[in-house]
Amino acid sequence: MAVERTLSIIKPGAVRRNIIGQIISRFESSGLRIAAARMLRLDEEQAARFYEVHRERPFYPELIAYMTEGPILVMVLEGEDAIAKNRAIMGSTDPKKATPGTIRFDLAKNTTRNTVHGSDAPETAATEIAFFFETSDLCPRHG
Ligand code: IDP
Ligand code: MG
Repeated sequence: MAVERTLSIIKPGAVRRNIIGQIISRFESSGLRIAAARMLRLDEEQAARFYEVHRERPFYPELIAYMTEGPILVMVLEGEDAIAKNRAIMGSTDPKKATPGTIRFDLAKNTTRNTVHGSDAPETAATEIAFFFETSDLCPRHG
């Protein structure tokens, strides 16, 4: 299995609820490491660009409203099979369908306010990391 990097976002609701630490603990205990991290607040234009692929979906306006309502933590997570591993730790999009013990089952409010984002494939991971980080922001590979 290859060492990969993936983009993780702790969404505004979770930042507001002050549960960043609990979420990061779950990544750490699964062997993922942080290669870059930054707090920021998305404006409408940035959120629209990031979620462009969902523009025609019925939930899109609610998604953009949620993602712009407060600060987020964007992180690059690194580790063996990091993209799939992060998705497994997150759980299904709808917290009611997520497996117990996943972040979304344990901590998410509903399908929109679902606590975390994670890239879903190598191509999207590369694009999403570049959306938030310069190459010089990424720490050298963890040894
Ligand atoms: P993912 O975050 O699990 O990859 P996506 O299908 O990529 O899920 O959707 C992006 C985000 O849009 C979700 O995390 C969630 O916040 C929101 N979303 C997706 N599907 C729905 C839905 O059916 N109702 C409400 N919000 C949704
Ligand atoms: Mg997605």
